Amino acid sequence: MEVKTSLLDNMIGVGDMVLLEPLNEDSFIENLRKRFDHNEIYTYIGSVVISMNPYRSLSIFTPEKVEEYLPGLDEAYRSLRDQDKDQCILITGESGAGKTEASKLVMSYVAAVCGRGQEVNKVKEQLLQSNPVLEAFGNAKTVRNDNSSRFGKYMDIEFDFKGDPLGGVISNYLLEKSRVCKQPRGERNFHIFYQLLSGASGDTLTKLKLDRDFSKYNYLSLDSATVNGLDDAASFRTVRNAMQIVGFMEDEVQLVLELVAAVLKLGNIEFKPESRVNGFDESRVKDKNDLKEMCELLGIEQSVLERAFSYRTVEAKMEKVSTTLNVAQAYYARDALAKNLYSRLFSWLVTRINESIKAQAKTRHKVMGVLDIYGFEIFEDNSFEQFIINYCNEKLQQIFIELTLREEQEEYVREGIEWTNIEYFNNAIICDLIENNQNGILAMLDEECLRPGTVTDDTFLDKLNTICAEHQHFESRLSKNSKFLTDHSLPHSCFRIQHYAGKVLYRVEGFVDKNNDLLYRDLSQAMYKATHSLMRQLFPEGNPAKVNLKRPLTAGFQFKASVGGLMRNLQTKNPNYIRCIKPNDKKAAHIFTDSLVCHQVRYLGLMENVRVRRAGYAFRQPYEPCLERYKMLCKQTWPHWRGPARDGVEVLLTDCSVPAEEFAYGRSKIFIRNPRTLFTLEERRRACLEDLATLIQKIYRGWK
Ligand code: AOV
Ligand code: MG
Repeated sequence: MEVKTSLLDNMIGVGDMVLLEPLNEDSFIENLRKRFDHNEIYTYIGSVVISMNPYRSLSIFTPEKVEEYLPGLDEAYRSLRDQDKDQCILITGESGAGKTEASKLVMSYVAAVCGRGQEVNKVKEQLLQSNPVLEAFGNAKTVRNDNSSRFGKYMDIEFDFKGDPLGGVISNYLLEKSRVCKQPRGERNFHIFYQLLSGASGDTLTKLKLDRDFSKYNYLSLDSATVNGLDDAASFRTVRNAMQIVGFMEDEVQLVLELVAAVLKLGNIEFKPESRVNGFDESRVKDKNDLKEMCELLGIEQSVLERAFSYRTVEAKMEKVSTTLNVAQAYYARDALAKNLYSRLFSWLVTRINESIKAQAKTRHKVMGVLDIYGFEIFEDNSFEQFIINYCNEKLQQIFIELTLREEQEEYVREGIEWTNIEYFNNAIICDLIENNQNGILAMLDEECLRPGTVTDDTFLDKLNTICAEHQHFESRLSKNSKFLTDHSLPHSCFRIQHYAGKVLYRVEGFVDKNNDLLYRDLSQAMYKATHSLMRQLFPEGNPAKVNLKRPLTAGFQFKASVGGLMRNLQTKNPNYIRCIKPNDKKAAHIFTDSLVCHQVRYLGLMENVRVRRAGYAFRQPYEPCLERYKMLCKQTWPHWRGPARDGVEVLLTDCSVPAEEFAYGRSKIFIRNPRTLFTLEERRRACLEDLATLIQKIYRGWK
């Protein structure tokens, strides 16, 4: 038997890295490669799943088979059902590593294993079909990934006592809205624009005043308008169908598409200068046709919007002053409007989907959270968006480190279990560098954005550099530990951060502006006045009755707060990890680039993970509840154990013939090495309960 396994291991590698002999980086990577070559894309580190992106569809992806290939998921689901513990699945990895595909697999798995019946099936179908809708509006082709998520997504799936899904709640995190107006070379705008133009019927397009030709629209980049392997027209039908299943009414779909069309029209509005006597150039709309059509789509009075592109009202000390916009300012206002229109539409979609998928019954028992965010990314040009995305990834890595490396090891020490400390890199210092309330980069950006006087991206950069040089304690974080890298090779107007996953050079251009996220009040008021029925919800601040002179919160501040909330939420749940790895950067099947995989294995801390895991225990529980739950399995502990719970647990486990090397006694908890041991106990308990029920029934009948 043993010989057979090792022969097989030689060919396709071992399924659980914990069993790998000898264990070193080379053998670890070799093992991943062997498995990848044999289409075995999942490998375990205990219950942590490593998933290699195969870049082609493998026949294993039928939901029924998922269980077989993803036992980690099975474990999470069982714990949720049997152990009464909320679970979360944290999917991490860099851009293109396969997170979104994995998250959909998790959902298919849930759909496959839990109950049937009309109501349950409807819930499942709606949960699954929320994906194509959100992907159409929130994903885009980037140079790293043809279907890159440009927003963060967290979904709670709610279950009843039987373990059947009741519904779900989705939270979305900061959409990369700058993409609406401009896309880097080789990238596209959000999928929905291309899908609509390619897939809608001629009739629909006429109603939306659109032309099928991408090249007619300023906001659509042309150098990569079509993507190999993506059929935009077919996707449009999928999205329409999905919207229907999720519960969108026909007229709601129409409202959504009108907004998409309005964004395209908005992008085509151009401006020209008109000289005035006093020498200032005032902006005027060049060709009014697009303006007119956009206003028709949204039900806006054309003159109101036109005026908002030439003048802006500044409110100061109870006084309203009208100032003129020059051409550059008019373009700025136009783009700000487009970005806000689109990103608010996106948030509205999430809210609307939530209305449909929220659990109807109030018998919620447990939840399983699935987190799929935008992966760590380094582009040629990195701006505020990459900074935010990479910060989010740092936070997730931090959870992994805190829970699987730090907390785990500390608990062994606390519980007095023999332990040899395993070293690892803790990225807490990078998180602090970004989010520290006093002098983290985000706080300084906010401070700069709020400062009176002339604020530019360069004054913000100066501030970072000055603080870095002046403040002693700041310096210890920023310079001595060298996560904020300043050296003479830095190009102009840039700063560089040593992230957990690599060095990234950020260009400060646009930081202040994107953080301020300013929309002139004249524009929000114009939108609020529109007759299109979504506009009031999307632009509540445009309500003229609302006089709010307070500055809106900055984008960075809001993001930090929402990510903080997410992290606190995740920490209340039992985490399960899927660590996605990208085998090559060509988006190609069959290619396994050692150096690239090695880099990811290192920064993900996977070697440290195996080492902690090898020495550690998968499951732990305080003695009392453990005894309470399983005492019926042993004559000596049933119905009551008199004496310390710890001794009771010992008697119980010995009686159940659990091998001694399978557990260790901590000060307050029992530690069990393999989760399978626990499942065996659970199954015996269930059988016991059934016997008991039968017995009670017999007695009851006897009485009658
Ligand atoms: P990501 O979510 O991790 O990147 P995706 O899940 O979108 O990455 O995967 C990128 C592409 O790789 C997909 O579009 C598929 O073509 C392929 N792929 C990934 N996983 C699988 C799989 N299990 N089987 C087959 N093909 C797969 V990003 O959202 O950019 O961070 O931001
Ligand atoms: Mg993704």
